Amino acid sequence: SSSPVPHGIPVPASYGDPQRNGLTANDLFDGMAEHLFYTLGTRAEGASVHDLYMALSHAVRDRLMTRHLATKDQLRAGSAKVVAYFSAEFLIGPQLGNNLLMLGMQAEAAEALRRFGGPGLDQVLDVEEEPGLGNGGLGRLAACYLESLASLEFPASGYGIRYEFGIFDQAIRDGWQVEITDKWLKGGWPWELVYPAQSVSVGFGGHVESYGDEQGAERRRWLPAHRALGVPHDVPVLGYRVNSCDRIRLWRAVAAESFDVHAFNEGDFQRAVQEKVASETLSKVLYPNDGTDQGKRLRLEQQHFFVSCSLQDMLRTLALRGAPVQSFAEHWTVQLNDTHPSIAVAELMRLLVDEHRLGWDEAWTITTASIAYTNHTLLPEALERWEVGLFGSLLPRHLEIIYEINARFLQQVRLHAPGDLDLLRRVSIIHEDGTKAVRMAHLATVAAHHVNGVAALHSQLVKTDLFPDFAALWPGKFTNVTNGVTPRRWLALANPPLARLLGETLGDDWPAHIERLRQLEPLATDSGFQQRWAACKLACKRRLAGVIAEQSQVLVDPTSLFDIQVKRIHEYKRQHLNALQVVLQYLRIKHGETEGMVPRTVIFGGKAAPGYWMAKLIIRFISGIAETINADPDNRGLLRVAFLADYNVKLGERVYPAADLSEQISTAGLEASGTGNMKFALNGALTIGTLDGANVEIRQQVGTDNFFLFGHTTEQIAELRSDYRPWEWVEKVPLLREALDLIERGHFSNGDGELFRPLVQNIVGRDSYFLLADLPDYLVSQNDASRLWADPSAWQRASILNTARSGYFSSDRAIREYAERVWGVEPLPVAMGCEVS
Ligand code: T68
Repeated sequence: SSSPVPHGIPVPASYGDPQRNGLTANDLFDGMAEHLFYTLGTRAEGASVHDLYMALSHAVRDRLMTRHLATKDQLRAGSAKVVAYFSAEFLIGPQLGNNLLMLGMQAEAAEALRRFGGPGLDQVLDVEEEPGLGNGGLGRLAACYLESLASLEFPASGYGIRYEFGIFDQAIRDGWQVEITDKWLKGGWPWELVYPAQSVSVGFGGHVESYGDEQGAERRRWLPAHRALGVPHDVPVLGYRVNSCDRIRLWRAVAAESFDVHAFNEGDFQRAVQEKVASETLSKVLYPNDGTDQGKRLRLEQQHFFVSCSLQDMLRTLALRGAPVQSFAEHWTVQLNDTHPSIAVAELMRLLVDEHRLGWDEAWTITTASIAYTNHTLLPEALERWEVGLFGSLLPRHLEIIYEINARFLQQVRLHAPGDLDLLRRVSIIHEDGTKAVRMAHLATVAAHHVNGVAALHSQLVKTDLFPDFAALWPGKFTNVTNGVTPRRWLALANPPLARLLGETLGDDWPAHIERLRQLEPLATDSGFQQRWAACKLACKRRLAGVIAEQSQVLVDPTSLFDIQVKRIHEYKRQHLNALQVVLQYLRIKHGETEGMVPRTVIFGGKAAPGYWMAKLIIRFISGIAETINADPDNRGLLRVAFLADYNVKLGERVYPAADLSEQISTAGLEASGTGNMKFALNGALTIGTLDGANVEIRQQVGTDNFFLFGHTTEQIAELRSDYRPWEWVEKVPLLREALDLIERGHFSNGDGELFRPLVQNIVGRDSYFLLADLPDYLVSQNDASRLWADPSAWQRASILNTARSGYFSSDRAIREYAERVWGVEPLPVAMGCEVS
């Protein structure tokens, strides 16, 4: 290999210059002109919007580079403990607008574009394809956390998979969801840096053998049947107005050898490329299931692939720091985002014991000191387990290691509770009834130094319902870190009118000091401020109304109450409860019972897992009621319904700021936390919700008067469950019988009397999610919301208080809690010899 360039070569002058730092509109214009010419090979004259987007993105990316490299140097050379956030999903959203915000260069970018004389900044931002490398809340949480880590100047790296195809794009045809392949890379994606020289090799399959090492000790070694290479693709994650620029390192799989030359020479071209195709399948596509475990071999392959790449990468960094492998836990702290990366427990043990020749006990001490686990679900169908047969054929050495971990763990349990065989059966990492399977949540829990849930209620239920035996064994291991969302993307970027008002009221640096929102409290009753507040909201609602009109030709009134439910479609989230409530309101209008009603626009958005038939039928149902209700002249503007297609981060940025009412109506005890609920409250929406997930804490924070509570509690649901006859609840709600009949007879399906029957029968017959038990109370709360809406000043007050009291739900607060209570890491400002803006 060629020798490296000696030190002392300066960075490009304009980027390192402490005075200018390359951040003026002039510099940006020059940078764009250069990139149009040299990077894109086009002339400024006649450049398309996409060309301008690419040129501006490259010019902005250049301006991250000094910070990114300075942060990396620190990672390579220093000795500070670094956070490794392991996640199979990172739903990072569009990058250009966010990076401009972080750099404080929005006005400069607009000015640079003006000088090209073409499209404006909004138009350019609009062409960005977002990388949909996640399903929903879990993936978006990982993105918020990396952003807060950088903004709070913690050294960190996200680790995940660079899926070639992310979550599908959703189209609605004839009311049904249609899935379209997500081709986020098709136009070229300028926000990643590829480091082929840092590729690592990962094994699969094969067998394990014993051998004697130099000291004559017996050791095990794994001889994989196949190998794939992981090539790191880094997405820089800049902190807000600081020098820290962390990264998310995403692994792309390529074949260890691009094709079989022997087969090629024999003329077997098919076989020659087979290995290549098989390897590259690893990072081809994101599994679009949230909340179910498919148990597919490829999924386990993906998990092992990115975890092994990441741990090897971390060990390499340790060597670069000149630190011994024994010090791993002082240099790295690993957070497992759900169980998807929990194979890390076995892989780290394998690397330490087999490759680095540490003893078992020493390796176990290191592993358990470095790994922590976040649980995101109590739903049994979402808890990962792998059949031992499948697991062993793919990862034979890991299975051995897991058996050894389990044997030692169960021995500990025997000492703790002699003779309690049932306890052993319950806590074992290997599920032994029927087909043997590895329970990944047990593996993660046994190894982790901390296990956390994602909201106070959820963390409680993790201890009492999900892992009571583990909680009794290790009471100190279990903790709570309530989720948070970044106020930069979800307020400063998404809500420009409100951001401006907050800047004037709280000072320009409020996004770095979200606790200042509290200062809004005394203004909540100030009528002048209320009017400005309402004007911001109206502007955002106009913008969303424009999106709806463009997408679905439905015209909505921006002065009506915007009542919004956006999230993955799932029975436990109960979009069909909301839809049922809409049908009842519609019937009231038809019967002339409009007393107390206010004009409402009910908006839904969200994707259904492609194999989740009932969720897809719920989408069809919402489309059906929207079509019928919007076309009915009896409405007199009191009710409109819209389904927003292809809900994603970009659309979310339009949706949250425009909401008056936030629907958080899951069956109590089933939503781990929710994070959309936080984005709504931060943007001044009032919540109508159950006592579930983080709703409980939102209600505590914003005040019970500023939250519309309804529904059975977790305990009440548990009681109901033993003897629930949903059909007996039907008569308790006026008009419900009529509504269900209309639905069944095809009133919302152009006379088709079959289409929605399974939905109605599901509700009246089983109602596993207790819609009918919660419906009466839900309707009362909806009326309360209408009544408050009819008093604009009272509504504005409550809205202002929601924002003022939502600072707690910042991901900065959550990251500080992880840093202090789980990771034991300190902020480490990055020195560059020049400051940002
Ligand atoms: C969500 N989980 C929780 N899972 O449902 C939500 N699952 O309450 C919580 O706020 C959020 O996590 C963040 O903590 C998910 O989003 C998935 O997306 C998922 C993906 C693959 C497999 C299983």
